[in-house]
Parts: sequence; C-alpha cells; structure tokens
Amino acid sequence: TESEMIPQTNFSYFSVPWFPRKLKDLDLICSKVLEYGQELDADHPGFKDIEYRKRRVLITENALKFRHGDKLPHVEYTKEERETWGVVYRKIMALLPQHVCRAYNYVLPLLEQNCGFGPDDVPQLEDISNFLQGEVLQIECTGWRLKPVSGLLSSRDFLNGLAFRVFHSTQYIRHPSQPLYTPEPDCIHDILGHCPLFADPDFADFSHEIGLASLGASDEDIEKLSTVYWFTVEFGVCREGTTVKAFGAGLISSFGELEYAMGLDKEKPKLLPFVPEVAATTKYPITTYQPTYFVAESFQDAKEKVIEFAARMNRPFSVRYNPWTQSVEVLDNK
Ligand code: TIH
Ligand code: FE2
Repeated sequence: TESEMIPQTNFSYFSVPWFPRKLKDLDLICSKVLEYGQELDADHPGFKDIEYRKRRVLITENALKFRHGDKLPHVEYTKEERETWGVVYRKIMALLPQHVCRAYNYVLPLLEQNCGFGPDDVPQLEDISNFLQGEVLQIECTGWRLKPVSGLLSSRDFLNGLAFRVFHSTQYIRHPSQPLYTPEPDCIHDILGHCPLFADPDFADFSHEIGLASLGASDEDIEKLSTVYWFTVEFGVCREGTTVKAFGAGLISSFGELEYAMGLDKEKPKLLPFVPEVAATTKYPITTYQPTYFVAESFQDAKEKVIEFAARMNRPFSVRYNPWTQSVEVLDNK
C-alpha cells in the first residue's frame, strides 16, 4: 500500500498511509474502484439483462471522467428508470412521518422545492450538490458536496472523502425487478437515502468527524470506523421521545428493510444503545436485512461519542479541517 513519510519534530519519521490533504486530491482516488459499477455478480437481479448492463456502463463512464470543479454529469433517466424511482419514492413518503427521523422530514420538502425531489424523476446530482453548498436561493446549508463514482470505493477512500465534506454518489439505478431492496448502493439509495441528511448541520458534522478520523488511520482503525459508519449513516436509528426512528440511508432507501427495522414484520431485529466501541466490532451481513441496529440518542450525542472514540484511536498525529481552504492540517501534538 502507498505510504508517505511525515516529518516529526519529536521522534524522527513514522510511516502513515497516504491520505488526501485538499479537495482536489480526491481526484486521485475516484478512479480506484474495488468493484466496478459495470460488472455484476451472477446473482445480481440485472445480471442477464443486456440493456440494463449497457446503461450502467454508459453512466459510469461519465463518472470516471469527472474531475474536481467540473459540473456533475447530467443523466437523462428513461421512463422505466423514473418508474422505479417513483415506486420507491411514493412508498417511502408514506412511511416518513411515522418511521423516519425529524431532521429528514424537515429537509425533504426543501429538496422538493429547490432541487427536483419528487416521485416523477430522479433528481440531478448537480442540483443537490449546489443546494448543499448553499448556492440555491441563498439558503444557507452545510457546505457538503457530491462527487459521482463509478463503482464501490475502498472503505479508506470513501471515508477520506467525508473528511472534505464530500459524498461519493452513484448515478445508475437498481434493476426494476426488485425495487424494495438492493444489495449494493444505487442512486435511489444515495440520493433518497443519503443526500437529505447532509443538509442537517448536526448530521453533517457527525459524518465529517468520521471522515477526519479516517485520514491516515491504520487498516485496523479504518475497519472499525467503517463499521461505525455502517451502524449509523447506513443503518442507524435514533431515539425521539418514547419512539425509535430511522435515519440510516440503507433503511430509508429500502422500504422492505425499513418496515422490518421498525418492528412491522413478524421477525424482529435486536436494538442496542449506540456505543462506538461496541458497534465498531460487531459483525454484519451486507446482502440481507440487519439482525441488529444501534440506537443513537441524537446526532450531537453520536458526534461527541465518535470524537472521543477517534481520540482513543492509534494515530500518532491529529488533523484539523480548515473550512476556508478546504484542506486539512496535520498536527503532530496528539
Ligand atoms: N439495501 C439498500 C437499498 O436497498 O436501498 C442499499 C444498500 C445500503 C447499504 C449497502 S447497499
Ligand atoms: Fe450508503
């Protein structure tokens, strides 16, 4: 693996995995994908569908060409794709008030009014990113931005993006034969599941902290951080008064799993309080519904817990994000 030497004042040099220092450095990671969005496993619902596969190749090619500063690629979605989006959108809208967290319910109408969210078409990444950047109607937002991705990134690269308030998003859509659940991220998952909460200041900061903790972290700590990410940003639930609501994108984009997680199916999941150390070492399946969910008290509380968790990590330096230059400074005093 790539590593670089970081000069140290006290004890000469130590070896640290390479990590991006500024926004533009993220261009160096976007072309390194583990699993290419164009290749499908034999058990993928779209495996035998030639047209579906051609479509994914076309969409991912544009993502590969993207460089920082470019306009995000525009995708003209087909009637069939828009219908798949619509099926999930309508179903989720019906479940929102009762089963999804307050912050999401607050943000969604703003996205409907300002960046093309609605049941009829898939919103464009460019419009969502501009909204998060605070460039739409001068509505103040969180400064997050989107970057198109051509397939699955390594955990390290994906988490490193979060340190610069960048979320890597797919643009191709799940196969129309299975709208209620897909084993891999697609644009319904990324746009409907992830994007709205990046407009919430506390959630935005929480995600940013996970990203900062990942810069130059050991492989072991990356594994732990991505598991914490999994049990919060992907599959987190949170307490609201006497009830539990979903905020994880994997729940919001999959009405099948959302209903199960909220205890509406015969089979019930286990709920545990969110403690980063516990979540970080819990095993989880990636192609079926989760047996266990962790309940956060609030985004703020989860953020403080993650900051403490990161401070106990085995990293011989700390980092500070500079919002003016959108770069990170490396501090050698722990
Ligand atoms: N299962 C989610 C869905 O159907 O929308 C997608 C994924 C979440 C996490 C990994 S894949
Ligand atoms: Fe996700």
